[in-house]
Amino acid sequence: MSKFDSLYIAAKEKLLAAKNIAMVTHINPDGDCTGAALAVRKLLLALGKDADIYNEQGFPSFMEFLRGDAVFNRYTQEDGVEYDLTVFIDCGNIDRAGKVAWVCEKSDFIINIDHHSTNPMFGDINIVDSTASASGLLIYDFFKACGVEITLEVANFLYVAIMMDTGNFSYSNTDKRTHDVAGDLLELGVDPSVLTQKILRSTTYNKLKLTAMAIDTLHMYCDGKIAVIHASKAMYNATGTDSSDSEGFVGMIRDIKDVGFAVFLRDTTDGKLVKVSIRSNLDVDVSKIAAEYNGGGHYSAAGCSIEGKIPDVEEIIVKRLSEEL
Ligand SMILES: [Mn+2]
Repeated sequence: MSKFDSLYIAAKEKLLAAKNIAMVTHINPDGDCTGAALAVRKLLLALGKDADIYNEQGFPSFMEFLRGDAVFNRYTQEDGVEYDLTVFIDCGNIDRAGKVAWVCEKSDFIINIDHHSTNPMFGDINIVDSTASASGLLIYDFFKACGVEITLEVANFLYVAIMMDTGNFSYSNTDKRTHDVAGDLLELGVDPSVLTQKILRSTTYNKLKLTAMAIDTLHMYCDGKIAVIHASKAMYNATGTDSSDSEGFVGMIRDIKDVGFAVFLRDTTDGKLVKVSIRSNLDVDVSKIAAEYNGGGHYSAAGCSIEGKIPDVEEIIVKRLSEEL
């Protein structure tokens, strides 16, 4: 039983009554939003429904082995497309959908399933639980509330969702509920060593080159309490990589001894817009700081985008974080 059971049932009724359903996941798709969306698609199929799934970047390559026949559309708006229901998954706000946020305007009803504390409850049904370590946990509850069997395939989707949002069960959001659900998924046949190997212990030569270049940009501020690295468009180009290859970079510098705040800056626009990822080892709610720049996230992990060039954005964010030390 989940405290959201009545909302899950209401969501299920709406889905059953809907003709055209869309599903949206966030920009720079991670394991959580993608695994959760793959699972919800299977839930819909079990209910005799289907959905058009949208993501600005399409399906993330690191999860290709789990994709099956799911299609993630990158389309910008098409004429005549209307949905009577859209399910937003793992999106702390509508803008997190990026270029596919238009789906929202073409939709009569929104179901918002998320676990970000800064979520403004933009849906008609809001299943937002900031105590959940991953959206994948909420989808697990969704299956249970609907009485739909969790197959091994779905269990793998949900395990990856949870594994990726908890840093392989190591971040401070990892709690009993996380392990309880993971335990159930193992009982269904999930093999953690295989999933860890395929997702976390796999890299490419190009990504390693990008990693080396990014580490080379490390700047330490405030007596080593703030660590910053970046990746520029030139660096992505030189190594034949894209921004998905720098997922998790901020974690490398978060692990430096005595670091309170770790910041990763990425610019794929050549000097127009910098995406800022912040991780905190301190008792400071960085989602609130990110929200000051129209971003959001979680207590210890948040992000935002700031217009400008990397050195300018670096100065802005370091100055702001230094006020919290
Ligand atoms: Mn998430």
